[in-house]
Amino acid sequence: MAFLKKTVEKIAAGLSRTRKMFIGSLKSLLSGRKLDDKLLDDLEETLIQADMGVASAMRIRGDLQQAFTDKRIEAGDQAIEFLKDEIKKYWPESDRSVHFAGEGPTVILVAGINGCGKTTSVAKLAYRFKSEGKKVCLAAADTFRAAAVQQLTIWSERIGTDIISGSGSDPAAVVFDACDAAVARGADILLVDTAGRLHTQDNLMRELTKIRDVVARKIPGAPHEVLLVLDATTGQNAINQAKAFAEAIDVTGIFLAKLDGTAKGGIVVAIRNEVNLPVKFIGIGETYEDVEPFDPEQFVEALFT
Ligand SMILES: Nc1nc2c(ncn2[C@@H]2O[C@H](COP(=O)(O)OP(=O)(O)OP(=O)(O)O)[C@@H](O)[C@H]2O)c(=O)[nH]1
Ligand SMILES: [Mg+2]
Repeated sequence: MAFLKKTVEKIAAGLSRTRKMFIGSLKSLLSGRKLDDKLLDDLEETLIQADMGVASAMRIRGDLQQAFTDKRIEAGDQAIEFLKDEIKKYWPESDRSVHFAGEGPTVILVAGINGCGKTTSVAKLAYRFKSEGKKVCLAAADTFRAAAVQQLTIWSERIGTDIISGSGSDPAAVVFDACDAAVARGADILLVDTAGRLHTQDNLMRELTKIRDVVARKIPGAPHEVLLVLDATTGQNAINQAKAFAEAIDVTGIFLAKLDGTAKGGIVVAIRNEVNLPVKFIGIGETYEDVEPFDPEQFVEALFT
């Protein structure tokens, strides 16, 4: 329980911007007011501003209106508790756990647009898995910039993991070697960092498909996870990115980075309602410790704390 409380506090700190903007305006909006159409309009607007998306905002508005009609709630002040319960219900028992290989290394491919937080997120996952006693290998498959390999190398040194990087410019070749190395060294986890690419750049998206195929040929059942990193500060565009990446590489889950950097944490709700992919991890800071598995209960508690 103490652990849970600490986690909520940590997430709450990461969500402080969202909370200030979202809960702050909700409270001033709702307190002392009658739940009428005007208030519901204002509420819907606030939810949209927090990046929950139009569809989610309308759904919540409808649910609130129904609760009011049914006399389950009467005044604005009761709406926050209602919202909390309602939003928690958005994530039933969907699968948010990491799929590990039965035998041999678990390969986790990490992709996303430029600067979304991929390399930092790879470091965070590496640290997390290492803390669980797993042997972790990193593959520096961002061959686009020399600095990218250097950046990942620095993380590997800080965390204390192996890293495989190539000399050429072909990311598929690096991944090919990294798979061999991971098997030879008896690694439990191989985390593949890739170059940033726009979801609209067809040739680069095909390159990603190729990387995925190389992994699949080298290690049966791999990649076990394909994580798309989304930058929480990019707002609704994240939804378009998720759709395009999902099509190219069968994304299995989302790593939502930079939740601490946005006042619009409602994007988590928009992703839930508009993209059929589980958010598996959230990034809430720039160090390798600033990562948590996404837990809706904790998330909503932290949002409304
Ligand atoms: N506040 C905050 N910053 C983050 C988080 N994750 C990453 N960043 C920052 O975002 C910036 C970009 O992070 P990178 O990990 O280099 O992003 P990338 O996707 O690998 O970038 P490219 O390889 O250039 O496409 C860095 O300044 C990171 O410190 C996060 O969860 N919170
Ligand atoms: Mg990078």
